[in-house]
Amino acid sequence: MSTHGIPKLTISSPTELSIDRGGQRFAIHPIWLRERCQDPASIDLATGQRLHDPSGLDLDLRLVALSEPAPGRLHVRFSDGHEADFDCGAILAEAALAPGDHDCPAPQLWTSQLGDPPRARWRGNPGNPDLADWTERFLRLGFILFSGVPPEPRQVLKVASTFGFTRDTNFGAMFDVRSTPNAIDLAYTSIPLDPHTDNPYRSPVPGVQLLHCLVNETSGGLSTLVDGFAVAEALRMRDPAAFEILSRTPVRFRYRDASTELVASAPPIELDVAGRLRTIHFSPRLDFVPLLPPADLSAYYRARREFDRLLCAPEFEIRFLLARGDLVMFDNCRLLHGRTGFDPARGMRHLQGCYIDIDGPRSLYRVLRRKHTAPARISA
Ligand SMILES: O=C(O)CCC(=O)C(=O)O
Repeated sequence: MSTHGIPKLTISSPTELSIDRGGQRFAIHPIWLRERCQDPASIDLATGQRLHDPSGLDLDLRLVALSEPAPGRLHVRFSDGHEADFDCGAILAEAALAPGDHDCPAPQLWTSQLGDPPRARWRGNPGNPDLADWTERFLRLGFILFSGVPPEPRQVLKVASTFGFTRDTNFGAMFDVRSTPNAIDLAYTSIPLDPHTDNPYRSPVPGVQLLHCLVNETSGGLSTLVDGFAVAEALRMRDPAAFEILSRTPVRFRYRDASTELVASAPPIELDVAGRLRTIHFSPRLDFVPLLPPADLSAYYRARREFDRLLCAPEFEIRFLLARGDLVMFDNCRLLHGRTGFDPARGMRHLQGCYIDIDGPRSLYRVLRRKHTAPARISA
């Protein structure tokens, strides 16, 4: 979401449209505006897609006339002869986005002080208010914990399809998480799992993971979640050198079984163009840093240890029992998950999981929000 406050449009001269944003005023570039023309000569009205190649626009394009024909509307004549009407609200909404913004709620970073994770009651046929509430909670906290999902096989796919399209992998559309002999992944054993992101060896990494509990009658086997963005920001503040190393050292992750071999490289802390956190890639079971000179590796290993120490610290972790009928859906690019160990001889524990892309909940959030956009005005 915006880091610039609420922007304001001003017709600053007969041939200049200005924006006030974050205490800064500057003229809007004529090509930026021309690219956003919404008239039938500029875009296909059915799809909203542009009908011309904006790279061909006159690089010296100017505004030659500006007026406000109705509240919240802007009429512009360009020096290439084109004329168009604009919705000021749409211009302002776009101007409010910082580079790399998703136009979704900003992450609300959390630590163990979040306490008992907030729960939502699952409804099989949710209405728009439920969906809006769930997607907003999910996007802010990076997870949502449902209770009341029928504890029946494949229900996880039904919940997933409410938010997006299932992402099939070599584990199938859905996978069973339970202790099995000859497990093809440590998740399918009963050992404790430290905080990790799933499938860092895939490109792209699955954006969202869902885990649904069918049975949990054993002792132990508690679920853990850590907000990787909160930990990375703590590292950035407490140990900037470690943060810097982890954000620029690509690490190789690998998965191999009889029929699959997946390899992907990414820095443990991936940043976007604005230097904000984009994705955490962290799995102590699977990471292999390339061979670098010893001094660089020593610095990297120190940085990784510090990051790992914070990721495992009680200060950042929430821990809860995923009971029969509970389902947790979390952002696999931001949160790390794990579990405490359990003894399969003392009772069954069976979860079913699947992945979707993060696009799904983000798209749902934006579509539901469309109906509530307020009109905007130009200031004098
Ligand atoms: O058993 C669990 O609670 C988590 C398993 C896991 O880490 C996974 O399926 O990715």
